[in-house]
Amino acid sequence: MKLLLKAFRNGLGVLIALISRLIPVKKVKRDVKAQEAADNKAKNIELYQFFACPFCIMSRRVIRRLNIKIVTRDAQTRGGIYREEMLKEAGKVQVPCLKITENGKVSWMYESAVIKDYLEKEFG
Ligand SMILES: N[C@@H](CCC(=O)N[C@@H](CS)C(=O)NCC(=O)O)C(=O)O
Repeated sequence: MKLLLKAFRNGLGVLIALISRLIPVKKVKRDVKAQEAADNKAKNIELYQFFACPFCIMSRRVIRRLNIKIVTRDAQTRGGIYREEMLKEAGKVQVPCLKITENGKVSWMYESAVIKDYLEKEFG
């Protein structure tokens, strides 16, 4: 029963993720120089996530709206390198989580609302 519920939740999440991809977002517009600067800054950020997690879907929509490219890392696969890294370096597996590398220093940011505020402040 528990397994069935988990499969249902995951299936629903996948469906929501796919529908979310189809729903357009109003993207932030920048001139070429500003876009280049935003793209360079975004290179320092990685999104640790599960594909079908609703909080991750929301974070990915924020990223799309802000018109930046942020690498996504699969933190769901048990034993996977990114899940293990997150557990070891950040302390727990909870997604979405941003890994931010600044001047060689790494910091981790949990909570979709905090991530949204941070990204909007940096790229909005
Ligand atoms: N309040 C958090 C909730 C995040 C959350 O519940 N994430 C779930 C996935 S949907 C999670 O990380 N679960 C850990 C696990 O399944 O190992 C947020 O808004 O980011």
